[in-house]
Amino acid sequence: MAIREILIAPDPRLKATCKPVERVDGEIRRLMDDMLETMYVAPGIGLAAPQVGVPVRVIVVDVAREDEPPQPLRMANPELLWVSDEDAIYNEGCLSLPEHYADVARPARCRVRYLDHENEIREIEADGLLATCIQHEMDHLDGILFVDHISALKRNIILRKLLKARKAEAPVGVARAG
Ligand code: GNR
Ligand code: NI
Repeated sequence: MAIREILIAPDPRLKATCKPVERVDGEIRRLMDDMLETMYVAPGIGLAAPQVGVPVRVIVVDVAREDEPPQPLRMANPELLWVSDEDAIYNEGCLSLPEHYADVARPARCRVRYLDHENEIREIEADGLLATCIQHEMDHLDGILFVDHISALKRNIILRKLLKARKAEAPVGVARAG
């Protein structure tokens, strides 16, 4: 397994629509495992392939608390089969929008069909943080970030701050060491 670099917004690769995988083969399995390792180290509770610069429909999720055994989920081509009428609001964060948070309303429960790491079709029903996280990750596959669910004013404040932070870190024309 290997840790991959997580892209920070604004980045056009985070706005792209990702391609379905044809089948979950060794290469996709390796991507899933690299994504899980990258997510645990970050640390985060989910990660989508475009966040590591790979434009395919693959997500990983683990919402287990630190005092619980890990519950990694590896999903390719996830599809929402059903969402509840009732919404839930979570204060969301994103590894591609570091240190920014906002309340986002999404369906409180959902049913998802996906291919697992052995290319088997599976379905799960999710609620609570798992339902929110799966929907947040699936949004990434269509180039949607949590800031796309809040006001344009709040979104632009966050994106401008991230751009400013990047420019402070790596001024144009100045090579970075390492
Ligand atoms: O680590 C993460 N925490 C989180 C909290 C609330 C709602 C969604 C998330 S997902 C996020 C990791 C991430 O950016 N996944 O794409
Ligand atoms: Ni995210």
